[in-house]
Amino acid sequence: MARAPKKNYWEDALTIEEVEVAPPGPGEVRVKITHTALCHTDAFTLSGDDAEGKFPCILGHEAAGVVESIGEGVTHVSVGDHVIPCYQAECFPEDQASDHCPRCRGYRVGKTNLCGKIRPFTGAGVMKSDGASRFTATSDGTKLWHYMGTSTFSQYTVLHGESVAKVRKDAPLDKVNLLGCGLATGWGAVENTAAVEPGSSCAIFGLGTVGLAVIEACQKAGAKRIIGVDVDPAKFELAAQFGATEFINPRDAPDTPVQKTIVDATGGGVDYSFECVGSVELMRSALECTHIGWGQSIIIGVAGAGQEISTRPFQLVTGRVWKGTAFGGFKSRTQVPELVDKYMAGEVKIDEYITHSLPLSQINKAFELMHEGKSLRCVIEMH
Ligand code: NAD
Ligand code: DAO
Ligand code: ZN
Repeated sequence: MARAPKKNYWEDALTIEEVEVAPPGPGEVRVKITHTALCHTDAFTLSGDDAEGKFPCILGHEAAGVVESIGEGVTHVSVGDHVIPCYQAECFPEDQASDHCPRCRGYRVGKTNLCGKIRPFTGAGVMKSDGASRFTATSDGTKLWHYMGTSTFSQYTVLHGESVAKVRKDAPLDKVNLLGCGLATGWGAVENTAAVEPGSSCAIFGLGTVGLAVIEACQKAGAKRIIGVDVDPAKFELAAQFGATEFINPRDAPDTPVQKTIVDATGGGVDYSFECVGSVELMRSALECTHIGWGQSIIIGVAGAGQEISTRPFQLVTGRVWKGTAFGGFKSRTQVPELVDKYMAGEVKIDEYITHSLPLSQINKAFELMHEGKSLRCVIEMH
């Protein structure tokens, strides 16, 4: 449980407390979480930099589990089904047919994956059916806000049906939990948002889990040059294993903007760049290292509340494109099961991103490892 924000999020990050998890209301699903990983976004919210962060809450959004009970009207999953919670929800076909929210118009035709049906409620940390939380701290009766519509750092959680992707039962839950965020995001940024084509040159800023997933997908897309950029050279060897062809540590040339280094090294700039850190300065570098006329830069990293990006408008007037992506543009409930199939067919990596596995009792150790840059993904065994 995150009782309050912590600037030094890794110091005794969470309290482990008994929580009462109410039964699912109409349209809701109660899930026994078997495994959850930590993502940098959990740390970001805990640090207090997330404008939407509400406390006290239960964090966690990259997980897998088993349906324990369903609320009235739920038909797309049954008790015992294996599922992945999706922070980016996806409404049902009948909802879209009725134009239930202003986003349906673009959602139906594939212009966005940002379903709006339950977004106001997941943002507010409550459930849509009654505007209330399903979590109560046993010790003092405090109501706890839901987080990202998922709250997977709990042995049981209640989700909107729209946030529940049913997956095949032979898929290992201790692995496919990673499809709830980081890997789907990195792969989708390349396949859906940028649509990288064979022979391209790509620069990836930040070689954590998201950056490595971008590299994996760039290689799969047939990119010829894949340039990894990180201030931690310890990341380069692993990035090479994922498909990076060359590396830049901006600290090796502190007086030269990294975008100039990349433009010079590539004869004018890369075709695609991806910012996977959450730094507004790097977002500028990532845009400006792309080629005049056609370069595209994709923002994936989440910057702190109130921060702004800037560049000279000339950069855009001359044809560079600045884009962003949430959950890699994937529609969650329908496409996460397809990603599971790809993993089961050996087409994508997951195991290689899991550097640590710890019991729930050591979740704070996992925050420390993330802070120290020692882990990619640490999977928490919840029972
Ligand atoms: P991570 O902390 O594992 O990786 C970040 C990497 O960036 C590290 O290797 C670090 O050494 C490197 N780095 C830090 N400062 C740098 C700098 N100035 N220059 C170059 N490299 C630098 O994080 P992650 O889990 O891979 O997540 C990356 C970002 O993506 C986070 O901001 C996270 O919140 C965001 N994210 C976004 C989405 C989305 O849907 N858009 C989804 C998941 C995560
Ligand atoms: O639908 O209005 C909306 C916005 C949804 C929020 C998407 C957040 C994407 C970046 C954070 C993801 C990290 C897990
Ligand atoms: Zn995440």
